[in-house]
Amino acid sequence: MAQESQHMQPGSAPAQAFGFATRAVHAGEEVDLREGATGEVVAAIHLATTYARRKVAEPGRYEYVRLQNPTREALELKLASLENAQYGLAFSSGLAAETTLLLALLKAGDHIVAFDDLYGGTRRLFEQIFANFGIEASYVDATNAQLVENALKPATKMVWIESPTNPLLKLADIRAIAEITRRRGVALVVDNTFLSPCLQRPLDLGADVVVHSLTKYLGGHSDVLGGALLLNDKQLYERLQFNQNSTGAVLPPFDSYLTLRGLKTLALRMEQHGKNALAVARYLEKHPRVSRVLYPGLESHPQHALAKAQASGFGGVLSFDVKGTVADAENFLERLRLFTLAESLGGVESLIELPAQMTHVSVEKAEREKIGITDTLIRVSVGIEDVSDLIADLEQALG
Ligand code: P1T
Repeated sequence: MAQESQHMQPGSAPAQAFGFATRAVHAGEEVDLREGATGEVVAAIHLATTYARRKVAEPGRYEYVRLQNPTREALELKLASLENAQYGLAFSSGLAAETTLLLALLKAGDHIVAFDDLYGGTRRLFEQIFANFGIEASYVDATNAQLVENALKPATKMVWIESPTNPLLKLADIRAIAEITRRRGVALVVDNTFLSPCLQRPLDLGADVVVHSLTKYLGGHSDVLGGALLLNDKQLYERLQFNQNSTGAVLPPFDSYLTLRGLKTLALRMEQHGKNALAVARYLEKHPRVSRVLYPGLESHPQHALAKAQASGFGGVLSFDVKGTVADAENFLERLRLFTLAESLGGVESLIELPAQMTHVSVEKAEREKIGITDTLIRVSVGIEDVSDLIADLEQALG
């Protein structure tokens, strides 16, 4: 492991030598059997907000919870290990992580090139918050790396992509874009929320910073709001740490614990999400009421080969269009019994939503139409239930 762990057992093998599922269970929580240590097998929840010092000029290892917290540190070590990163920071939400990163890397006059399909809240952050501070974003179809390069301006400091994107499941060739950004001296940020480090590790493909909404697969149980940044650049890490402490968006200890707990089953969950999503996608593709299905695991997905080349699985999210009107789509959603009509994704339970009226309502209609988010597009986060039950529910609601 790159960072020294508080919980590292003396003489134990470096955690990075272990496989992904092993690190998901143990990294950041190695049992400490040293004299005086408890030997506990699970990271403790440390709730103290402040720490005593013996002398004014001699703070201890911990000072104040916004700056350091042992439970959050255990999570940051686990996350860094899973993304093959040197450094990790955990935030109070995905958007808090994004905000802290943008504030650290950009100033007035700077420019961002972003994928035209992104989580609606990320676009809103660029358009309705950072635009007010003189930071401009332009949007390109990053399925074509050349379009990303063409959009770079002298003021461009950052390229921001999701792959697969939310909600259209488009892919960016991360290696190809990283080659461009490295050559042009621009930071490449990859939001890896949809696949999680279990299936895709953007830093290994050349990205500079990975962003996560921990609220999704990493927490995994729809009971934690959190975010993370993972990276290898020490200077940037120190700046982010300073900015996080100065602006305050840290992940609380209890939420850090819940995320640590969720992460232990990440490999198992992603396997089941992927199997179920592929079966649901194949079912929908054959249904006469469905006009298109977007899922990178389908042979019909235009970037299926890229999906196989840069990730080890396709994830649990898919989107599809039902034939007919918006009212038909709404009726279908409201007839479902097992799928829950709700925003968010990545939890063990199946969720379903209408992006145009829910997660992407903040993206203007003209822009939604331009990129392909139709009013009848339905996004599904396929859970880990019995897939026969999921398909039966879709069947009865499609009618
Ligand atoms: O909700 P929060 O933890 O702040 O994360 C924001 C975020 C960032 N990146 C991606 C790819 C996301 O999907 C999200 C949040 N998305 C939803 C709530 C949603 O239903 O799509």
